[in-house]
Amino acid sequence: MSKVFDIIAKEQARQDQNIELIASENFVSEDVMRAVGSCLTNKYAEGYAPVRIDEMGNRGRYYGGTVHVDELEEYCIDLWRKVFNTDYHVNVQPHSGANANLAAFMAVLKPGDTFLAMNLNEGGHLTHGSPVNFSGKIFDAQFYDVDDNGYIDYDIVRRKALECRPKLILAGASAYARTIDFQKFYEIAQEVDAFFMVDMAHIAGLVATGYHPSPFGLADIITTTTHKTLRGPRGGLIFARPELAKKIDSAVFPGCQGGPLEHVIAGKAVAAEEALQPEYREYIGRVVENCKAMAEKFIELGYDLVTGGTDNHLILLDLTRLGLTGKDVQDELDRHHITLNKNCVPNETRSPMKTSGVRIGTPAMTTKGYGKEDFISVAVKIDEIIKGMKPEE
Ligand code: DSN
Repeated sequence: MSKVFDIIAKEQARQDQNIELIASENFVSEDVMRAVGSCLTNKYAEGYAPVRIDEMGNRGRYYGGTVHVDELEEYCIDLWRKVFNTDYHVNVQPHSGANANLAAFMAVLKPGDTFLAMNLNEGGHLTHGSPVNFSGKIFDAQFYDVDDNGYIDYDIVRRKALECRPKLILAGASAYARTIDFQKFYEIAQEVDAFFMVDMAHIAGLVATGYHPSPFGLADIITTTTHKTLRGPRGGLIFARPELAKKIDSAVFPGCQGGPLEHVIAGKAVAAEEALQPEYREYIGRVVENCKAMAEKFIELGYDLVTGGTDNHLILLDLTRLGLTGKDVQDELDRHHITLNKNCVPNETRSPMKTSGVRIGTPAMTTKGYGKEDFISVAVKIDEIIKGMKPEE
């Protein structure tokens, strides 16, 4: 037997044993796993299903034998429209959130164009203009900071937009614990005549179930991953106003990708079927409730939380006052089988490899059946472990 299966067995044991608190991770159902591990991995299908050739201007597929994957992609598209109750155009082919963002930028921006996004250190994302990423190398990325309490300040966003006159304004974050006001972003984008894009990767499950306001109807383009709160396979999706459909589709293929991963698209379709069930809404309700319970416990234990709490599925602990680095806390918790990730905090003074914070999320352990009391016990355990640590010299 291949050595790979030994490694998989060890990883399975780790996932079974550890308390998984990485805010962007989750556990998929057996059906999602089965779809992703299916014969669809054998199929090439560059292009798009011929069904909408006239309407979309697409030229169909570049390979024969695509009749079943054509049906699959169209089915997947339909399901995601239902999940978000939208008539936006949907592209289910992006291999990841990063690819979805790359294609979205390529659809409406030219190299050198300016866009405005949240600073990575303050909760933004690598693909939102970091100088080490394509988004910061190809485009002129400008950033808005959060206010002194860690909240997005819409006056700061507006001032920055009036100053830099971006062609696109991007809302969305990977470490922001509060509700994002998409209506305010939309109004700012209108005022400066910019495209309005939302990367809802972290909160997509909350948007789908009404636990976070929806950007549909406001944003021109919406990207997401499918493996975070949406609890599907690793991958991306793009939604766009119908008039941008052709630009989005050609930016994904042939612009940024070759053959779509049909086995992953099958997993995305299964995840969408699951997200349409009433149990999924109940699950997201528990994710949010569990997160609030954990945040309250951390506050009671004397911790500093960026923004002082949470509205969603994640908490950002600021360790500055304790003199501990995010990396040391992450490593120490790892030794106790608690998995989370180091994270920059607003006004960060340490490097991204060390950081002064940790990010904690409830989606994965809620999937495993944890309730409020379990998360409170985990907060107490984390506190005991942290109390046994020495501050950085
Ligand atoms: N790196 C992911 C996260 O952890 O938020 C986003 O891509």
